[in-house]
Amino acid sequence: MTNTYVAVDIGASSGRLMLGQLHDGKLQLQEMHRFKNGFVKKDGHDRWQIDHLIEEIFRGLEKIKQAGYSKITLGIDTWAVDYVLVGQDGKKLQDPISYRDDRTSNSIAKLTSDLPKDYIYKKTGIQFLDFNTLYQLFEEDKELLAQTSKIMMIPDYIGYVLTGKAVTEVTNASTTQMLNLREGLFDHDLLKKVNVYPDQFPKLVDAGTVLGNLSTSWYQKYDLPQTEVITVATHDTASAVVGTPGIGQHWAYLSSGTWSLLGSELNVPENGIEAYRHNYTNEWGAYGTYRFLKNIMGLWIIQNVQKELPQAYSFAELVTLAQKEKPFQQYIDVNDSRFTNPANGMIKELQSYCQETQQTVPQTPGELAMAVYSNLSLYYANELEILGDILGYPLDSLNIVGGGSNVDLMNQLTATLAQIDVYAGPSEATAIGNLIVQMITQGDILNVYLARRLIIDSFNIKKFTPKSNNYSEQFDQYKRFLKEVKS
Ligand code: LRH
Repeated sequence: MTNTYVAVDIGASSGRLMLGQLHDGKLQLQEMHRFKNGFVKKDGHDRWQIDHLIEEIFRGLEKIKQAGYSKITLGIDTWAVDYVLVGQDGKKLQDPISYRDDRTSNSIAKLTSDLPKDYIYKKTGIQFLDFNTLYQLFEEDKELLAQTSKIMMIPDYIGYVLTGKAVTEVTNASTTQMLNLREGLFDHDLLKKVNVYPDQFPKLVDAGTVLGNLSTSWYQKYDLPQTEVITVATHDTASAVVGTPGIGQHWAYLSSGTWSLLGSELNVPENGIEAYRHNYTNEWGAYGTYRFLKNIMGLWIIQNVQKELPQAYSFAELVTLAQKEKPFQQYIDVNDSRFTNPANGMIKELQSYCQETQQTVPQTPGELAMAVYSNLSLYYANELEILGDILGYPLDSLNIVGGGSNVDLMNQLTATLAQIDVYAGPSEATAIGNLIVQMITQGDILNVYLARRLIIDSFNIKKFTPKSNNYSEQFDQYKRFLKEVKS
């Protein structure tokens, strides 16, 4: 009998329970449950509704039981950097604050006024994003922090609620910007800086560690399959990289969801001066790898445009409308922090940006969508060049995974702009990576290399080859534009 694996994969805008099994040398997936996620304003901050997310996990598990699966293993991955403060009584002290809350908008400058940035980068190899856990803890309510028995990252907290066992899994912990690259442990200087004691974090574990069985009390409340929880690569991006087919010799990846994470898998971290200058990160990957990557604003922009449009359009409809427009009618630095959580909405922010930079202002849904898609593609192509420059060798393919891999328009534009082969899919790479780490832990797959072969055999991966470069002029203009606005 084949084993049954379930991935709980929760991103900033949605969550899902995906069931995976090996059949005839292929990985078969079934989506068992899907739900929305998002933050809400409560007590002055944008907060995640963590109890609701856990409730949805149980709802999904009940569906799985009803579908006839009585015994499963389960892995949990979510977005990074956010955490739950847990008190002496083992209960959360408050709903976790979202990384998009504006409490940290000035924190990098404050914290680094007496702790130099390059010193922090040398220690951690992690990019400077104002929402890193380091800065969130710096801004944390000091009284709450003093009452905190344990600080748990979001997926670790969910695992703890499910099993009663608390750990800190390293792929996600690395995004705190508080792990010391050389020592492989939390850095005491950095912890001290934010008034946190090392033992406030549960013990560090690697991806692929068994956490434990679901607490018996949950079986009294819900009709659940017999469940063992495995700590997978709990950072969704780390799972996505495991779930990337890795086609090409020097392949790059783009995990394209709410965020676009573009980078390369390394065996040794790259935290030299060029990586620092370009704010590249060395997040820890599964099995001793490093995710050398750049955060790009991603589909968040189009997700917000879609929400704000007076008429309801699906993403597929927006792509169809975009395709009727010409690309590159305006250049936008999609990574400008003004697009992180714009107070007056995304459409207004995009339009003001174009007005301020004296460019064509996108108005219709199609124009707005094309402005976003073509500028994301420009940004990706530019970063691929930078990535190759830092690493010292050109990348020869880009593997795009996640929901964004379904957008053929962007896949083709990126292939042509970067003059590189693009392989698109699978769109469920994160859940797949989550399942793969479980399967390796249980001995059903030997290693990640073979897992990637399995992905190529099991899923439809589309290839986009570069068209003759009729966009090279626009690409050059864009690069000049970026230099100007960033200076
Ligand atoms: C993507 C992601 C990304 C982080 C951000 C907070 O979901 O985990 O890797 O930088 O969310």
